[in-house]
Amino acid sequence: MVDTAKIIVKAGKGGDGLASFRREKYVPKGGPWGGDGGKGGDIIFKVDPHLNTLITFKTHKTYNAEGGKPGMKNLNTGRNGKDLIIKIPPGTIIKDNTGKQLYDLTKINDEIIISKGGRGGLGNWHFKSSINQTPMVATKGTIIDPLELNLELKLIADVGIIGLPSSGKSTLLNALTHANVKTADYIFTTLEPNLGVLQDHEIIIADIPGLIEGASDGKGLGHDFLKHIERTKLLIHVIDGGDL
Ligand SMILES: Nc1nc2c(ncn2[C@@H]2O[C@H](COP(=O)(O)OP(=O)(O)OP(=O)(O)O)[C@@H](O)[C@H]2O)c(=O)[nH]1
Ligand SMILES: [Mg+2]
Repeated sequence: MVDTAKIIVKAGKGGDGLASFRREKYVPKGGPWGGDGGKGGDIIFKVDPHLNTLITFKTHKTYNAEGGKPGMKNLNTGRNGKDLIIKIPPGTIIKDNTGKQLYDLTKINDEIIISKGGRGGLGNWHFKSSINQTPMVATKGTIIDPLELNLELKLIADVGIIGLPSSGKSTLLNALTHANVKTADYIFTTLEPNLGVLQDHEIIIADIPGLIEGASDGKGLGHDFLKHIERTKLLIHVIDGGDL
C-alpha cells in the first residue's frame, strides 16, 4: 500500500498588468487604459472518500495551477487562472519538506488552499496622476515559489483488528463485512491493510497484517501498519483458539 509520497505544488503566477493608451479614431491622445492581470490559480487539497491510497502521487509528482492572464486594453482585467484541486484520501496528513505537520484532513469533502495563486499586476491606469497623465508603468504579476510537500496517509477506520500472524483477523473481517479479502493457513497472508464496512452501520473496520512481538518498537513493519489503526475508536484483538 502506498501511504507516503513527496510532491511539488506550484500555484499560478499572477498575470502581468498592461501599459497601453487609448488610441481611437477621434481620441488620438486618450489616457492610459491598460488593464490589470488576473489572479493565478490556487492549489487546493480536497478529501475524496473514494480514495484509500496515495498511489497516484507515485507517478504524478508535480502539480501546477494555471497562471492569470495578462491585463488587456480598455481597462479589461485578464482572466483568473483556474484553481487546481488535488484529491486525497481521508486521513491524509500534509507536511512541509522539514516534516512539520501543516494539515490533517480527515473529513469527507474537507478542503484547504495549500498555496494561493499570485496577485495580478497593475495596469498603467493605476499610475496616472496630476503630474503624470501618461504613465508607461505597469507591474508584473506575483510569482509563487513551488512548495515541496510530504503526504502521509493514516487510514480512518472506526475499528481495528489486530493480532498475531495467522490468528484469523482477515477471516473475521470477511465474516463481518463484504470485504472478501484473502485468508490462508500461512503467516503474513495479509501484507497491506484491508478495509471493510459493517453492513447497515457504516462502521469501517481495518484488518492489518499480523503483528510480531516488538511491533510497537518498530520491529518488522510494525509502525507502518500500526499507524493505520492509531485513529480507531476500538481495537479487536484476535487470539487463535487453537493455541489455547
Ligand atoms: N478452525 C478455524 N480456523 C480459522 C478460524 N478463523 C480463521 N481460521 C483459519 O486460519 C487461517 C488464518 O486465517 P486468516 O484470517 O488468514 O488469519 P490472519 O490473522 O488474517 O493472518 P495474517 O494475515 O497472515 O496475519 C486460515 O486458514 C483460516 O481459514 C476459526 O475460527 N476456526
Ligand atoms: Mg490477514
